[in-house]
Order: sequence, then structure tokens, then C-alpha cells
Amino acid sequence: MKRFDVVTLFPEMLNALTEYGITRRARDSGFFELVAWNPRDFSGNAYRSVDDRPYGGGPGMVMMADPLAKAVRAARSRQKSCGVARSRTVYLSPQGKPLDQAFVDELARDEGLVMLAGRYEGVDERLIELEIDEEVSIGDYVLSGGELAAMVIIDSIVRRIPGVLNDACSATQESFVDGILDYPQYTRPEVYADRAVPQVLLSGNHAEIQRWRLKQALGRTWRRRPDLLEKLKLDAEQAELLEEYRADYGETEKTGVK
Ligand code: 6GU
Repeated sequence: MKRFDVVTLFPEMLNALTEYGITRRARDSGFFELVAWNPRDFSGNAYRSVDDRPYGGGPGMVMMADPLAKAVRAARSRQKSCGVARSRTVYLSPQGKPLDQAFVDELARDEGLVMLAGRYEGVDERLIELEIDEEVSIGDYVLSGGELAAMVIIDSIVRRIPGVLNDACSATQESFVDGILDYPQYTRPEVYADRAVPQVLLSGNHAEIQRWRLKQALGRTWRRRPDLLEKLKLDAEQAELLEEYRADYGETEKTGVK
């Protein structure tokens, strides 16, 4: 059982995870639990205020350290009471370490994870210094708050829990898990808008199909995400398939067909 605790002003947003699809089933089956903590419950005043104006001026509001610290500590102490020895505590922000599959897999090895989702212009830096182990970003763009990032992280971790995905293979056959993009998929009808499904997929020759798929996956990665390919050490078969793809693609570039 994985334990996720999220500190957020909008706890209901997390229902998007627990109410739909694979993540819903995983939670219902006891693979993980998710608890939300609202810093307003720790504000200590009748207005339940958690934010104030930034020192030095400027637009917007900043989340105050104390209600956040109390909420984060309550989250960690809950995890401790469930037997989680050490709960990594992360703050979700565009200033953080970029999330990738390797980072997801690292987080997935821990029993618990506490996440702080900020709103407004951010949180008081002293709260980060005192309570946060690391900042995590889900990409180079700005979100209105950390909640969607928290859900992205939980979803990506939950899919890596053994038993969560129905097919024993699908977690490992996927894009990025091996550091390359997915191959293209097709389903019925066999011809759609004058476009036929690649013949090899109808051949029933599983070795050939596997080979074609790997070639497509490598070729797409080469074309679309050369940065990913650079990080990989291709084996002899993969290098040969990519060469084949490049040769085919060279034809495409010349003729505009294929
Ligand atoms: Cl983790 N939080 C916010 N608010 N915006 C982001 C982000 C996180 N990652 C990318 N943009």
C-alpha cells in the first residue's frame, strides 16, 4: 500500500483521480491511499486565512508558512502512524526538478509521499527551507496550482505498482519505460479514409510484428525526440532497425510517399 498525502486548498480536485479509471480501481483495490489536507484547517484564525501580501510588494498573494507547516507535519505524522518510516516531502512548482520516468520510478520505490500544492504567487520560502525535501516540476510551463501536478505524479507512480495494470506486460512495454516512444496502434476497420492498416499487423507473424513495432518506436523517437535517443545505448538489433527506418524514411523524404 502506497500512501499519498497532499496539502491543498482544493482537496476536491483530487477526486478526479480516485473517481475514474485505473487510478480509481487501484485505490478501491487497496494499492494506494490518498489523503488531502487543507491548510485552512490549520490557519488558527476565524477567517481561515492562509495567504498574505508579499514583502517587497508586487502582485498577488503568498501562502503563509505556519498553516502550511502545520498541515505538512499533520500529513507526515499520519504517514508515520501508518508505518511509513520516512515520508519524502515535495513542493510542486515550476522551479523544481523536472519529472521524468526515472524520477517517477525513484518516487515509486518509497512507501509514502507528501506533496504540497501551492496556489497564488507561491509559498513563503522559509516553509520550503524548513519542511520540504525537494521541489518537483512536471514541465516547463506554468499551472495555476500544484494540484494537477500532484495528480500527474500520483497517476504515474500508481501505474508502476505491480498488479495495478491488468496486463502483466503493458507497464513495461510502454513508451518511456524503456526510454523510447510508443509504436503506432490500429484497430478496426481495416481500411479507414482510404488508409489501410499496415499489412504486417494482419500477418499473424508475431516475430515480424514485434520487429515492426520496435522499428516504428525507434524511428519515431529518432524523428520526434532525438534528445531521448541520445540518452540510450541501442543494442545491435535496435541499431539495425533504426538504420532500416532511416533508409525507409530517406525514401519518404525524397518521394513524399510512405
Ligand atoms: Cl509542479 N506546479 C505548478 N504550479 N506549475 C507547474 C508545475 C508545478 N510544473 C510545471 N508547472
